Amino acid sequence: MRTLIMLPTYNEKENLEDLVTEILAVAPEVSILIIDDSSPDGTGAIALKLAKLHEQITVIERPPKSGRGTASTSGYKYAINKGFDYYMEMDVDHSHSPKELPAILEAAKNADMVIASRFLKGGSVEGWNLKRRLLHLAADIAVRLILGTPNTDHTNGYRCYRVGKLKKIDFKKLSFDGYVAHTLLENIYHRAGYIIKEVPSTFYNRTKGKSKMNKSEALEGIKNMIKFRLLTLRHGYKYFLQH
Ligand SMILES: Nc1nc2c(ncn2[C@@H]2O[C@H](COP(=O)(O)OP(=O)(O)OP(=O)(O)O)[C@@H](O)[C@H]2O)c(=O)[nH]1
Ligand SMILES: [Mg+2]
Repeated sequence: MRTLIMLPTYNEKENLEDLVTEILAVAPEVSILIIDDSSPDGTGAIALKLAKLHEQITVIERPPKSGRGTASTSGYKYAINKGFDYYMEMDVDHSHSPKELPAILEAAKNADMVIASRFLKGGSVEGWNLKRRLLHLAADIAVRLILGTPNTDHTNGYRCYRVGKLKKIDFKKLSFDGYVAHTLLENIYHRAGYIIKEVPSTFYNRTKGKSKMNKSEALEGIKNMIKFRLLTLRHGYKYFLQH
């Protein structure tokens, strides 16, 4: 079984190399795709250096800050075109621990999507301040009210997908940008009856580098959720599947 881990980067020079080392220590067999959006801090050069050192690492350089959502879409397409069996994503700021990779990959054997959940029994969040907690609460309420997806964590970017099911999605239509993209994809999986599993996960707030999440990202996310919901009400979720 071939697994690709996509690492989205925008200004992660303090974090990228350590994270890659940790991933390869836990799961030396995986391939890694780094999608860097011309980070002004030089993360791209570190990514290229890592790709020279490890043959299983590939780098895609895109124009500045092209968006977290479209990084995922580029990653899905790469995994499909290269014939991977599983596609994973994790944040590069050490919020997601590579030690959880084996449990996620094990769960993926019997699932179409695995979400590392901070809110399932056994999961937790370390180091969020009140503002970050409120931002998350608002996002969670919006997902429940607008989309109605029943799992416990809708926003964590630590996920694994069976590539065979990703192929069924029409990403020309599901081309929403920003952090909300994987929350919308999860809703299609739910409506289509694809198997979503969650495993408990501990989330560590970033200690190095700056967060790219802000109020305007969050508002954009809610706007896109409404747009998406209206489209599914009008055309059904199958609108977003390949025909
Ligand atoms: N390629 C790419 N990566 C991005 C972009 N925006 C964010 N990222 C990466 O996506 C991951 C998550 O971004 P964060 O800034 O940590 O967002 P967050 O985890 O929601 O926010 P915090 O909890 O405050 O860290 C990190 O690896 C970022 O470097 C983007 O526009 N392009
Ligand atoms: Mg983060």
